[in-house]
Amino acid sequence: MNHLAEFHEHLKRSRRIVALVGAGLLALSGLPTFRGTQGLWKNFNMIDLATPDAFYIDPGLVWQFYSWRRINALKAQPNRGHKALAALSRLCAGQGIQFITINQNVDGLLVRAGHDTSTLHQIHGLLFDLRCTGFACNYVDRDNFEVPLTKALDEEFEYSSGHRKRALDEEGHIELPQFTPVKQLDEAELPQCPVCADGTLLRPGVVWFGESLPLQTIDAIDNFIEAAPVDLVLVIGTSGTVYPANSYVERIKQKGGRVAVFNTEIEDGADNVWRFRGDAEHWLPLALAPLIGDG
Ligand code: BJW
Repeated sequence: MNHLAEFHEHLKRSRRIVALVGAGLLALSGLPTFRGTQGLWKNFNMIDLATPDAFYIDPGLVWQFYSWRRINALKAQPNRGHKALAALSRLCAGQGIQFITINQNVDGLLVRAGHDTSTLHQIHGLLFDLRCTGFACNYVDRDNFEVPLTKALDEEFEYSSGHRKRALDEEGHIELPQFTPVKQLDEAELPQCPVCADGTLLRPGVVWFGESLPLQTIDAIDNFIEAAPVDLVLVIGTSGTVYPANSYVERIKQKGGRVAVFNTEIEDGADNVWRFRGDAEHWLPLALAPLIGDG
């Protein structure tokens, strides 16, 4: 039996399934990944901006970065990979197959693709939630899709319709994003908490390095994984470098679950893993077809 057919047989028998999703699923929606040359924003490395220290040192810079991300996410469309996974979530809900998606992406595209929200765990938060930075304030503004959030953030950020489509330079290297200067912004020009009267800043409702993940979400995932063995984990477009997201696959494997990886870059191995090398948007609809159909 070939690779895909063997995977299909296992998928059809699976009663408990987990999907772990990362930035690679966004690539064909034109949104950048974090690591590698596609992870640059202006002259900054994206992961250097995803920290509380970066916000503390220069909230104006970090807000411009997240404004750019919000604009790009709103312009992007869910791709066939998002739609296939969303269809799987709905099908599982209807057929009593236990299923969760652990989503590291913060763009909201899986919801827009129609994913069942009761089984979607946003472990790194969402771009469209805003939280107060005040120590004693619990203010959260959910699903805020306003653009721009303040007048100062009303910049026409350049929007790339897909990094892979970028031209090659004279030496044959992929051209990096334009290195344009970032504006210096005062705190008074940034989003502020409407509850705290003293101009306390709002921040993006995402989880930065060194911060705790939403505990209810982590508990729900732990409960799912510990309740009974998971038959199958789909590891989609993630470099697996960030804890705790990267720990779930090993935990599932240790309890006998099978692993299927969908990634453009996968190392060979002699283990029991199904490797679907290439665009997740291409492979996911094919791989999930026995359950979700070909449409
Ligand atoms: C394709 C494709 C195509 C491309 N098709 N595939 C030492 C010091 C300090 C901290 C630590 C430490 N050691 C460990 C830690 C913990 C730390 C951590 O893991 N650090 C590592 C870097 C070492 N983790 C944390 O701090 C976390 N908090 C924590 O652990 O608290 C303790 C706690 C745990 C549990 C409960 C309670 C408390 C928080 C981590 C937060 C991560 N935040 C970010 C930013 C989110 C906001 C934002 O989006 O701006 O999350 S960082 C960034 O990385 C983002 C992503 O979700 C995350 C993962 O990246 P992802 O998705 O894997 O993207 P890439 O770019 O890395 O990979 C893309 C992949 O796609 C590649 O493999 C490509 O090949 C592939 N690909 N095109 C298929 N078309």
